[in-house]
Amino acid sequence: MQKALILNGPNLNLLGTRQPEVYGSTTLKMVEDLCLNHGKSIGLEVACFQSNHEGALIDAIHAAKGVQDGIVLNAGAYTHTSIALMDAIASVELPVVEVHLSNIHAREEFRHTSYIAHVAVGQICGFGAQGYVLALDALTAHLKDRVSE
Ligand code: CA2
Repeated sequence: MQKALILNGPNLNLLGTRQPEVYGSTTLKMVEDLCLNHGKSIGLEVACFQSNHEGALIDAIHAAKGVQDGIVLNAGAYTHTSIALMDAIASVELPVVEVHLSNIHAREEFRHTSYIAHVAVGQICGFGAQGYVLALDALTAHLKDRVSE
């Protein structure tokens, strides 16, 4: 069975508790359960991790090499700042699908830049919690395409 890591960055532990008009009312636990259940339905083993610390996210990316087949990453605000996260993704050579709850391109200009996008297979944004399900499907399709190439 193929495996995917759902990796969430800073402040996403607060999901569903504040700013529901921007990020929805779904909690992180609900997002993770959604991913675990969707994984089961498509034959993908899903693991989840969240951290508010850049180094811990980098460690999780490094640890995924040889264990996971791909990563669904919402790097939160580190998306717009972290060359270190971008380098970590490039170093492990695992497919990463970037996900955001909000449409970062329709928000403040500083959110339009994503360092993650440089090294991701693709980006899904603006679909709220459902974006994680779409990202798992996209990752699965990408992994299948790679096998048959
Ligand atoms: O839309 C997304 O998923 C973001 O990655 C969320 C980040 C933001 O900095 C990115 O530009 C876009 C912020 C996550 C903060 O999440 C909170 C959730 C509830 C209450 C407060 C913050």
